[in-house]
Amino acid sequence: MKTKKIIGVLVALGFFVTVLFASQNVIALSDGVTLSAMSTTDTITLDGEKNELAWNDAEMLIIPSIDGSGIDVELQALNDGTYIYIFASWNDSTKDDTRRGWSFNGTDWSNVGGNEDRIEFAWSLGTSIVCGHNPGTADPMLFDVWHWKASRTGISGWADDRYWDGSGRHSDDKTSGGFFDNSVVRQGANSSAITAALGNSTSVAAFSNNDRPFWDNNGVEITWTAGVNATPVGNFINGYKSVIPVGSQGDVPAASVHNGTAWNIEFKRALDTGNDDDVAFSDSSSMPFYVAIHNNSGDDNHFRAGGSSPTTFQLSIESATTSTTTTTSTTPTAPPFGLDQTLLIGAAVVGILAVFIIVAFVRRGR
Ligand SMILES: [Ca+2]
Ligand SMILES: [Ca+2]
Ligand SMILES: [Ca+2]
Ligand SMILES: [Ca+2]
Repeated sequence: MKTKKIIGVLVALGFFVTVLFASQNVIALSDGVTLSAMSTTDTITLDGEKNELAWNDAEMLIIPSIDGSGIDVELQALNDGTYIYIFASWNDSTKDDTRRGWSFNGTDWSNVGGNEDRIEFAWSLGTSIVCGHNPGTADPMLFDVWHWKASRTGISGWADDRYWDGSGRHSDDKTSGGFFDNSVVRQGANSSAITAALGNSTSVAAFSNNDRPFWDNNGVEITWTAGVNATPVGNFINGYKSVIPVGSQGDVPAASVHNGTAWNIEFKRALDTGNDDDVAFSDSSSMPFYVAIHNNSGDDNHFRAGGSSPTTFQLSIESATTSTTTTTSTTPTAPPFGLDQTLLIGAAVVGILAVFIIVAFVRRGR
């Protein structure tokens, strides 16, 4: 009988502990339309990880794809009164971030070709927005666009900040930085530089196996002699030199992690950049937007995440004065299982229940 009682107590405790941990980090879902940028005082570290406790309190908007791929995009947002932070996550089993990179097999250089994974946000600069809008048409709609590209911008921690209008797609203003084709054919400023890199070849196609990288992965120009590099430059060189732009094009730093099954990306931008090629997010405002993701592909072959009804999602910025957050931690990282107030309250409840159960069993056993 005694063993049965002990087993009973353990089973009861196990049940409550299971319920406790199952209830941890359960993130509330939004209404399916609204992405609420909850007000927070937490310090958000841009690292592609949701270690900040505030993310546990931010509602999640799940946007289903409209192409039948079944790939959903999960979005959460926060604001600290100065910046907006957006966390995007979607399943993608292939990490494609080596677009047009250069591979050395110990003897020869070759170009790996390929494309790259991407995600883009389009924020309405006008009064209306339609998913699938085609920039460059007579349609006068204006969009502020954040275009994260795993190879061209992701490897150096930023999203390409752009705008679309009736005349097409444009990069925001900048004074320096950006991404540049890492190709001797494209960057060779004079024929002697090209000859040194490519030997006697006179008509080499950019990014072909006979072309060569212009910069190493530190952005330093490589010295070539008849196609052979004078100093070691590693066995893989990125297909692009990527430097976060100075100016409006560089307003959106973004940190990414590919965990083997999904991309996780943390974006940051000033609520108001002061630039006329960007939307300004303000307290208690609502901003129409849509999202698209691309799996190792470009404009003509990508998933559009944004269910057919509705086609427009709304970003809502929560004012600090209406904040309902209960997270008070300023610790940038959370311990395993999220040791926050919920856990402490839950542990206290379990403890009290456990005492009652044990007392009840002991009394019955007498
Ligand atoms: Ca983070
Ligand atoms: Ca991929
Ligand atoms: Ca912009
Ligand atoms: Ca900008």
